[in-house]
Amino acid sequence: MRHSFSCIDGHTAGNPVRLVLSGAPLLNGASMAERRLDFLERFDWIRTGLCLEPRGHDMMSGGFLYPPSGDADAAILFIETSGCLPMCGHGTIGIVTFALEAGLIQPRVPGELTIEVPAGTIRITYDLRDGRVHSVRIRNVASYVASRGIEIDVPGFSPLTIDVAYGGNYYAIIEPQGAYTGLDDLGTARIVELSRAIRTKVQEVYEPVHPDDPNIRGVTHVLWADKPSSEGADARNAVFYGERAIDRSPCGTGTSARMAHLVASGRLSVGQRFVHESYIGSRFIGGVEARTKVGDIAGIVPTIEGSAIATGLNTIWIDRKDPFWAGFTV
Ligand code: PYC
Repeated sequence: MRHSFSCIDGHTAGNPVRLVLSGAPLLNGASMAERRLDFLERFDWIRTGLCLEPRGHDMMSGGFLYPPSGDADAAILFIETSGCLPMCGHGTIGIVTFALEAGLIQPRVPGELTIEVPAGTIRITYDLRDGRVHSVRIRNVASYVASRGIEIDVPGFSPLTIDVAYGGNYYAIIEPQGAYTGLDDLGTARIVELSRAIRTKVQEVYEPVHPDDPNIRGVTHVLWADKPSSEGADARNAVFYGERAIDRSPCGTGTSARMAHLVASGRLSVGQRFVHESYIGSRFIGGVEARTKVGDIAGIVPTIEGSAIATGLNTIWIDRKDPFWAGFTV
């Protein structure tokens, strides 16, 4: 049996976004949070088939548009090599851009959208001129620092002190210290190898659980913080996800987590801009709109702004006769 998925492929600040236009399964659940769990239980082969090799690659991510469960304009289910994220910033920027350019979402108020994602409701403002979306700004879910000063020992590297912050996913944040003197001193292969080891170590000693949704839990991403590499930027990062991916974009949820982290330590304030560079030098403009609470923990309302480019249409077949129909990892 051959399943067919038509997609708009593209990228946000260099990181892939695959908006799947057809083939979305009907999902059970009263909210996108519940539908995400249903998708993972019954249809995860669609994610692995579309994101892993041979139809995808280490960085592949994207999503489906769904009707919202409440009053939002649309809902998104994210797919990615590591699973279905509660929230994805670069994915949202890409999906909103491609959907608006293709006329798939009809905003009730021009320039504004409300989108339901598994992690909550996000608000979008965008700049659409001459049929092209030039920028998308996300008012993201509330972000906060979940834990500080976790000490882990990384054999062959050094002991590290790590903080964990949430921006739609949980991030282990590593600031320069000891053997970590900056991204360029480490290099890509070492960042990937160390990130995997660090994530495992952190997961062994600490599991954050979201105060409002116990299904959002555990450190899934690692954010290496560094100084900026070009004029006008405030900082640079490398965000590790999946098994081998370094985000090519500055990572929307990672930027949100990092801004919560900086605010909590008095290094960023409400109303301030935070220009974040990715590993490849692309940029998001972050902002701190307000202080808020997550459960009873102090947090922030972050914003992230960026742009995306569609690179083409793609019809992908998942054929049960293919020995690699559900994708593979090596
Ligand atoms: O932009 O939030 C993001 C993201 C998560 C994983 C990769 N990118």
